[in-house]
Amino acid sequence: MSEAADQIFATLKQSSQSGAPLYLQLRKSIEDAVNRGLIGPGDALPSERDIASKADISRVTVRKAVQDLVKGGILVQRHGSGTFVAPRMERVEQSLSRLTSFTEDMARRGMAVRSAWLDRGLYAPSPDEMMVLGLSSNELVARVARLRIANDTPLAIERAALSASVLPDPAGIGSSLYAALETTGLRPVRAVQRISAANLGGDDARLLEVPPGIAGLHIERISYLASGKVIEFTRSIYRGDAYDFVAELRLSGPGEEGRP
Ligand code: 16G
Repeated sequence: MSEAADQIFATLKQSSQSGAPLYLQLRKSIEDAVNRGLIGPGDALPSERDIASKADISRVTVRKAVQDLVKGGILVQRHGSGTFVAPRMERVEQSLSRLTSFTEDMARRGMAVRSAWLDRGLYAPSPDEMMVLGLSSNELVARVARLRIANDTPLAIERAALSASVLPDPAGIGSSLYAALETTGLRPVRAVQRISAANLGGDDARLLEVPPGIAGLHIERISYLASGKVIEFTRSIYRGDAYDFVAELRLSGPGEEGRP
């Protein structure tokens, strides 16, 4: 059995006098071991059976403690490979004054970017898409939905919709939507972004590898060409524990009051 496990059980024995329910004692021991750095981000936790036999408690008790820590985001469970200490999140600070792409934002920070495709194709547009993109019911919408991953950590789910006349082959965009739009001279030059709080539903939480119900950010971006035509309508879910959006505010000059 690993050194880390021995350390967890050492703290468990020390605290076992406290009279608190066993699963709470075990939960605290594991939490302390993580906080003290005895087990670090990405380290595997010993199996439920190993913990139960070493600490002389039932597997049901171990499972309850572990489930609590998974819910709290301290541990993560990966099907088939076990339970691990959750990766420590480096918060990403994102300016709200520049119209950049995810690929550019992460590259600027020296992070390795990749995406997992969730959907790409041409569809009949939804009423929202028709309204925002100015499509009629006999036109098609191109949808590009991706899980955006930086340094192996999933940060956001982005679902972009564009007119099929702008993006006739959504599967052909490569790794960057904005780079693809740039090649056809259709990269947006202006965008309006609406950010609101959202608790992550089960499916989104699973993709983002966070406990369901945890805080996230719902972001809607509508981007425009210089002509004023809407080019992109993207709805995204960002991890609340990973992103800080930062806006610079200025006192408006004389005669500018109330200007957007
Ligand atoms: C950003 C945009 C998203 C855009 C994407 C293009 C936000 C909230 N969203 O993530 O609207 O589609 O960049 O990224 O900022 P790409 O060029 O790397 O595909």
